[in-house]
Amino acid sequence: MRKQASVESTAEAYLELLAARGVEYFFANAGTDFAPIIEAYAKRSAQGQASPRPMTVPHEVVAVGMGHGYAMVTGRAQAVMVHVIVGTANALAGIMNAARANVPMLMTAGRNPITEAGALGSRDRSIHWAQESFDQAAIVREWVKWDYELRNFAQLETVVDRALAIAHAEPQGPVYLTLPREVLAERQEAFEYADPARAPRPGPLCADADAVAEAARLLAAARHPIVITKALGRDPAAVPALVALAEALALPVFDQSHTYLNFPQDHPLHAGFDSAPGLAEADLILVVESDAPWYPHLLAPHPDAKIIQLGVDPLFARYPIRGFPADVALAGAPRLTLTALAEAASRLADGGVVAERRQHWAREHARRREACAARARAVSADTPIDMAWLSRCIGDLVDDRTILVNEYDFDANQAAFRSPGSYFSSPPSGGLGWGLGAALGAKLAAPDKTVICCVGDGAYIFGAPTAAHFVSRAYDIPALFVVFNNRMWNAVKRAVQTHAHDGWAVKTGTMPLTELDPAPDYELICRASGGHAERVEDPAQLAGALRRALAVVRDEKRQALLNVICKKP
Ligand SMILES: Cc1ncc(C[n+]2csc(CCOP(=O)(O)OP(=O)(O)O)c2C)c(N)n1
Repeated sequence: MRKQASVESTAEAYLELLAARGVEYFFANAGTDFAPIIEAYAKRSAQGQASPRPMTVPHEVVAVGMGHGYAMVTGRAQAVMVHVIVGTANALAGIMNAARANVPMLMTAGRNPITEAGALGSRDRSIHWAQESFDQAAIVREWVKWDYELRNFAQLETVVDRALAIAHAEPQGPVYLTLPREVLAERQEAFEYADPARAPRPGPLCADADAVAEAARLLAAARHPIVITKALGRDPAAVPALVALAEALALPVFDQSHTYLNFPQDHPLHAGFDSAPGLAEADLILVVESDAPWYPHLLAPHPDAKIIQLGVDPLFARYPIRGFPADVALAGAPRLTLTALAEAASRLADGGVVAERRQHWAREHARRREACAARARAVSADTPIDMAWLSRCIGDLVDDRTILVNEYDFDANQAAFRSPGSYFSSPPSGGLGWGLGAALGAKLAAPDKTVICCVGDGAYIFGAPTAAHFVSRAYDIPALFVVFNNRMWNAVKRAVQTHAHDGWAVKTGTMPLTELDPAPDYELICRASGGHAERVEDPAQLAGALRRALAVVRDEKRQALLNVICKKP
């Protein structure tokens, strides 16, 4: 069907089209390049025409985090717009995160006016000379699936539809569109477009039947098969498919540096968050959506172990180096491939062997869960607060109506996430500053859920907290932020300990460049934007403080923050 809209400018046609394509939000950090967009928003709002909801996000790291958080919950790309080259630079780590997490995003930026005079939108500010670069998209090109500059009105529909289709095609990821001011400002009268869009949207693929049969044969023949996964839960529908396969063959599932809920943690076949214990005796490893299932420098599987890699792109073709071998590689949508594999393998499996294995891993599961609980109990009265106890107290509050966004320090061993889409952790690229924005985006995407955002004190600072708390208040997006405050960058310290375990830094106990002392009163940053915030030092007060903060978030619909003073490792 063709649709006609009366518009005043290309910018207005762009907003009309985004709304028609189901883009709900426009996370923006504006500059002079936005003038035609702002003008178009004002006109459409005065006339009650639909547009993606505009949000002023006063730091790019939060804007791109919000786009990420929204898409990781809904699967739908939103528009993020930043100011020319400089805004793009500030957003870059977030774009890398979206790329490595395979999260779709319509990343856009203004483009400095091209003409020095003569066109509507020509240069009229001093920055308009210095803010042009030879190739603006080069800043992000390695990290996006596609980039383009909107050169004229006639192409608008093709360009936007192509951008959205490519972002959503697997492997998903961000695309980058630049919007020159003259083009946006051009006067128009009418805009005609197809509704719904007719750009190709390729559906999910299933791996080839012969390859599935070969993988099923290997799986059924193995005595000690294990699964290692990291990001299967990006597609929530894939989680039950893995459960079905694991149950059919009694496969233990190891989450290794997991970024999503991949397998219910209370399932007897959930084998924890470290693949190392399973690796030594495994004779078959099914690697599912995992870029780094083990670290060969530290530990490797037996050379004779068979390896199957399964995922949207088991090659991880965008990684320069990744040498993990595979006897069979199954490319395609994991939910389809896992289902096919479960069907094929369960026909071949030896019932007695499977039953014995099931018992073994169920015992192992119970033992490990109890060991984790005992560890939390043992430190429950420690002051400063131990992160295991803090994680346990948060874990005890998690239910099927909760989403937890974790950027450092929450220990998933101390919780029992069950539902797909309930847990999200830092993208593989680890660009810090993702968590606060991602939590806000997740809450926008799932307004009926309680969002808890756990961050290290380092991650909190990287997340541009003043901007994040501003957005939470300005747009009524309540979330609970918990700062795991150990007054240091422990991840950096740990890296020194692993790198030189008996070196100078360890022996002398000096670790320059890792301390965050004296720590700011983080609770004041949240209070400055009208949030409820407490500093918690006494472990006995933790449960009460969490309850109070959650009541504020749920009942008053206001943000809350707990600055929890934790043990230094
Ligand atoms: C943009 C960016 N800069 C630097 C780093 C390196 N880095 C990784 S972890 C980390 C410290 C995180 O600190 P915090 O959130 O307090 O957690 P902790 O390490 O104390 O557990 C740093 C600086 C990074 N990943 N991303």
